[in-house]
Amino acid sequence: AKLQRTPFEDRAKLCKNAVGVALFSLMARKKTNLCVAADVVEAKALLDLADAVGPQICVLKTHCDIVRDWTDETGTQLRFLADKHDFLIFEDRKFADIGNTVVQQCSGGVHRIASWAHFTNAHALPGDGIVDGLRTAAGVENHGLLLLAQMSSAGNLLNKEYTSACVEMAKRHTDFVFGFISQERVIEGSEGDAFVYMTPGVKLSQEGDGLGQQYNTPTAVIADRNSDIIIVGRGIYKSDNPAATAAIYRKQAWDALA
Ligand code: BMP
Repeated sequence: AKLQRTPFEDRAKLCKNAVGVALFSLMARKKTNLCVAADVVEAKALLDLADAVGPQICVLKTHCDIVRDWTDETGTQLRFLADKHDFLIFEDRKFADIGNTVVQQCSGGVHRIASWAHFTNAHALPGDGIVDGLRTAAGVENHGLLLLAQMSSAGNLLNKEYTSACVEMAKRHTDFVFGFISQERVIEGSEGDAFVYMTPGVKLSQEGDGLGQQYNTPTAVIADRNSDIIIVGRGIYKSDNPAATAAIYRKQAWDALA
């Protein structure tokens, strides 16, 4: 039987974090559940890619620490493009330290992540202090956090018990934590409708990369695993025409919701 999905506009009303509300609303308005992982290593290439795929996406995912010439201006320009094309910026920093350290890592350093990213993510491993630290760094109003509940890579240590503990942590912090990086929807029912599920490891051709990455198709992730958003990196930015390829992934992922 086909899954009965709650429309994104209704899920916006259930979510308690402002960024989560903005994300659900934007997905409903723009009709896209595609996130591009912009894993390119020069600032100009990052901005060009963001401008090219911007019309197709709900979220641009960054790894600012792989960009060799990152400056404050890169963050400013990304925010300009986010406004221009109506998408949110997700810095995939995967924080994993104690609260006091992540405050500095998120707000300071070379990257000043909290000044340009709409949301970021963290491993639950250190305990609730990591969420409290990132909430302090970000300010409650304009930021949000995802927890890594599952990973796509072969042999990862995030087992069922760990995933459940992440879910419980998220439920303790619904003002700030609005979703998960996961391989499937990890909270069923209306309680789960308040959170967003973003899934990496998505490619139309499914052979791995020789370094442990495991791929599924957009349709499998959205229709079979009931996730909300596909995250696609190399499948798009390494293609000959990233804008056109993004449009193909976008259509497959959106059609899989129906
Ligand atoms: P690609 O589609 O090129 O394999 O890229 C996947 C992206 O998602 C990378 O930026 C990677 O860091 C990220 N990612 C992942 O692949 N698996 C996870 O479990 C969590 C991730 O953030």
